[in-house]
Amino acid sequence: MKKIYIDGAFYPENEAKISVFDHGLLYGDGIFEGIRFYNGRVFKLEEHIDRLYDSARAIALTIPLSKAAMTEATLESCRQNELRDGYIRLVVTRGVGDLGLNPKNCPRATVIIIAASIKLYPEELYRNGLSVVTCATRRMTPGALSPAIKSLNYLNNILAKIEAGDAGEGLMLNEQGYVAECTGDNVFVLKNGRLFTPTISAGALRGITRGVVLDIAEEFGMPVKEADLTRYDLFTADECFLTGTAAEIIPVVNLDSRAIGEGTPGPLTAKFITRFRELTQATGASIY
Ligand code: PXG
Repeated sequence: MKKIYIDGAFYPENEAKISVFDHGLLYGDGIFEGIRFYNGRVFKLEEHIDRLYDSARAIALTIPLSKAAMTEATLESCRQNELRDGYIRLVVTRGVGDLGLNPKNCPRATVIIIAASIKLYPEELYRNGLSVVTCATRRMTPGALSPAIKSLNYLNNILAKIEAGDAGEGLMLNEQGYVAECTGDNVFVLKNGRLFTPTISAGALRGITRGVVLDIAEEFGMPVKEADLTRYDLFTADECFLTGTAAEIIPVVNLDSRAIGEGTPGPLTAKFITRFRELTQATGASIY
């Protein structure tokens, strides 16, 4: 049975419960992180913790733990569950309040840490590549809710995911029609040996895996450009792939019924995947 951290204590999963008056549930008022650990090490833990605290600042939420204490609680969650490989979900909600949306009525944020596992796509899609369809649901605009905040408001992405259905992953555009990201992954294209990805201001989350891929490109000496991309840039790409903590790096071979490149995972994508796997196996904060 899993052991779940809630506000400083560990509970068996069937006893890990929060109040129905928690504003995370009532209003989606809160933030989260998805983190992976490999081979007894938490990959990019500091970056995830930093992004969590940035999300908190952006929604004026006080996390009742220091970054050091949150880091330790995260590592302890892995230990309590005796895991060496898996997935961690950190959730911080506005906490228990009343039936009114005013956050001032929530005296203390609720902190939840789940250490478990995640599998987003079947293994064959990593070998054969994923098909992507463009969703009619646009990525929300920064003026409404910044897509850079990893908030508990994922309806925008979930509605896009519903549209994508069984076809594969859903590509989301911003209000101007530029590519933002997929429903839970950042997008990259390779063209003539250069790597392109949408800018953060186009409506993409500042993905931790995105950052790792940009670092790998630098290591490879590959030119990189964060740019305004349209579907045309994906249709005409040599190669395309998605990145995310849960998805890792997954090749995309089709967009809206057009084959991308040769219609099979490309050689440069394979190089990124190989290097990414090396880094995930050999770096990160030690759990034990
Ligand atoms: N865009 C969005 C909207 C995301 O939610 C990413 C990009 C990739 O970011 P990272 O930092 O993970 O490289 C995400 C992250 C899930 C799940 O349950 C989704 C994410 C992370 C973990 C689990 O589908 N999305």
